[in-house]
Amino acid sequence: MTEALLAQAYLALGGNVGNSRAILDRAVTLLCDGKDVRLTARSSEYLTPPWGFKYQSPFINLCIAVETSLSPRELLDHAQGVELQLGRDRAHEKRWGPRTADIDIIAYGELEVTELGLTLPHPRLFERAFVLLPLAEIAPDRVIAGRKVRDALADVDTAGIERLLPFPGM
Ligand code: A4P
Ligand code: MG
Repeated sequence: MTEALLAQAYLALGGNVGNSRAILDRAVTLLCDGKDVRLTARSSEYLTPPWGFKYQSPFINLCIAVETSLSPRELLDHAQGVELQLGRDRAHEKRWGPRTADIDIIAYGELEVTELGLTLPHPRLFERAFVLLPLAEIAPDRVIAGRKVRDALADVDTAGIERLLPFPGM
């Protein structure tokens, strides 16, 4: 990677089908290949009540910070490739319903993008305690779309969210 071309991005990961902690751990490993995407910070994992569609199992959520030489679109393609590898089946999903691994790009540098299939920063970030809580752990002072992450967190309901202890050895 050429240092000068690196961008900093934040990604949110979630899942509620299968062994979500193991699946998301694998997702981080596959995402951060150390070549085009380098992991710089990783939050704890959180057990979170389902948002959007309530009648489903709780989710595991976490956020990571990366440095990447990929463009936003390449990073999205890479993330969707990892989702597929981990068994995500978009054809049979309901919106905001159960999924093995969902990877959203929350922010990419200071870029603002509104394209078909890619919006940055993520448009629903400020509604989602399951993203803001892990994000505030690794980037409390980061300003996204004009708001500091820790201030945005103070404005959402975090009831029912539980921070999980790391597995031994992680
Ligand atoms: N897309 C556009 N912008 C982005 C971006 N910044 N990052 C497009 C990632 N994808 C982006 O995504 C649909 C399309 O959004 C993608 O094809 C991509 O081109 P999707 O993953 O199928 O998501 P969705 O269901 O349409 O909507 P959304 O708002 O991304 O929802 P989620 O996060 O995927 O919803 N409750 C808890 N507690 N924890 C969760 O993790 N997740 C969901 C799933 C619902 N409830 C949850 C959780
Ligand atoms: Mg998504």
